[in-house]
Amino acid sequence: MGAKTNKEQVDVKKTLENIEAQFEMLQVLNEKGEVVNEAALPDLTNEQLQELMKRMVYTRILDQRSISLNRQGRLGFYAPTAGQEASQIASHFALEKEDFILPGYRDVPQIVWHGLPLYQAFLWSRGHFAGLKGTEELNVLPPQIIIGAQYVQTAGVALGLKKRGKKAVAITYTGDGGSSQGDFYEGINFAGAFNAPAIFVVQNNQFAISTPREKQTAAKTIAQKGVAVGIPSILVDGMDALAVYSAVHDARERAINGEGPTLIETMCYRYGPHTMAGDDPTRYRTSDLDTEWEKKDPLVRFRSYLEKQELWNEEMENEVIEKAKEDIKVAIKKADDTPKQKVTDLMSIMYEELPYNLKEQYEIYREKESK
Ligand SMILES: Cc1ncc(C[n+]2csc(CCOP(=O)(O)OP(=O)(O)O)c2C)c(N)n1
Ligand SMILES: [Mg+2]
Repeated sequence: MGAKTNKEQVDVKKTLENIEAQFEMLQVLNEKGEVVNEAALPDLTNEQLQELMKRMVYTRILDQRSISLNRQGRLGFYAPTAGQEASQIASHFALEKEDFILPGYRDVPQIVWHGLPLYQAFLWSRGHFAGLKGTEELNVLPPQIIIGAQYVQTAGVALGLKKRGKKAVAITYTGDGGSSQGDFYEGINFAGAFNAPAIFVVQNNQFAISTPREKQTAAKTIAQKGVAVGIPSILVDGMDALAVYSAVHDARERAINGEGPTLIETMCYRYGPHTMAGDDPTRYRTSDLDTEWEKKDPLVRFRSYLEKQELWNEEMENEVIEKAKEDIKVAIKKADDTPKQKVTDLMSIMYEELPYNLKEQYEIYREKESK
C-alpha cells in the first residue's frame, strides 16, 4: 500500500505569491504635500479644493469639541474621527446628493456633510429618536453600531437604485475589523453578482478596538478580498485626501455607468481612543506608532499642497475654525432645547403597530408622562 511517490504537487501557494504587488497603495500627495502621481490628480477646481480643505478643518474641530462635550456629559456615544478626515470627508466629497450613505458609528461627519443638521447628530449621539428624523429624504441610513452589518444592506440599496434606473450609488463604510465579519463577504459578493452600483469603503485604521489588523486576517491587504468576488478593488492612502477622492470618484463613475461595485481600502489611523466609553489606546499602541502616523496627517498634507498654490492661508483656516465653533455652540443649544425623549416616543417610533403586550405598557407610560 505505498503512497504515490511521483505525483506532481500542485503549487497551492503560488496564487498567493506577491498578490500585494497588485495592490500598490494609491497616493497622489506625499507627506510633504507634493504631487507624486500626476495621472491620478483629480480634476477639481480651486474652489472645490478649498471647500474640501474647509470641510476637513471643520470636521477636526467638530471632533475636538465632541470629545470635550462628551467629557462634560453633554453628548452620549461618541467615536473620535481625528486622523480619518481624508478617508471620510474626501470620500464623501466625491458623492452627489442622490447617493445613499450607509454609515458606521464613526461616520457621522459624512452624514452631516450629506445634510444632517448638526444638532440632530448630537441628538443621535444621545440616543434621541429626533436625531434621525428626516434622514429618509437625505438618503442617509442610521449609523450602524453592529460592525459590518451595513454591507449587506448596501448591496440591497444599490440593487434597488439599479432596478429603478437611478444614476446614483450606495456607499458604505466599515473598519478593518468590520471586514472580518461574515456580512462583509456576503455584501461584496452579492453586489458583485448583481453588478450593483455600490462602493464599499473599509477604513483600515489598523485596529479593531485593541486588536491589530494583523490578527484579524491572513490576507496581506483587505483590498485583495474583492478579487475573490470578482469586483474591482483598490488600496488607497487614507491620509491623502486627493487619493481618496480620486478612488471614490472613479468608483462612482464606474458604478453609474453600469460597471458595478468597488471595494476601497483606505489606509489610515485614528489618533484618539476607539470611543469615549473608557478605551485607553496606550494599552495597545505605542507612542512611536502615534508619532509615525501624525507625520502623515491628512490636514497637514493637504494644507501644504494648497498653500504652495496660494489657495490656503492662516486667515482662511481661522475663519473655518471660528465658524465651526459657532455652529457647534448653536447646535448643542438646539439639541439641549429639544424636548426630552419619552418612553412612548420610543415605542411608537419602533413599531408601526404596537404589539399587544406593549400597548398596555404604552398606556401606562402615556398616563405617567401626561402628569
Ligand atoms: C457584530 C459586532 N461584533 C462586535 C461588536 C463590538 N465592537 C464594536 S466596535 C468593534 C471594533 C470595530 O473595529 P473596526 O471595524 O476596525 O472599526 P473602527 O472602530 O476601527 O473604526 C467591535 C468589535 C459590534 N459592535 N458588532
Ligand atoms: Mg479599525
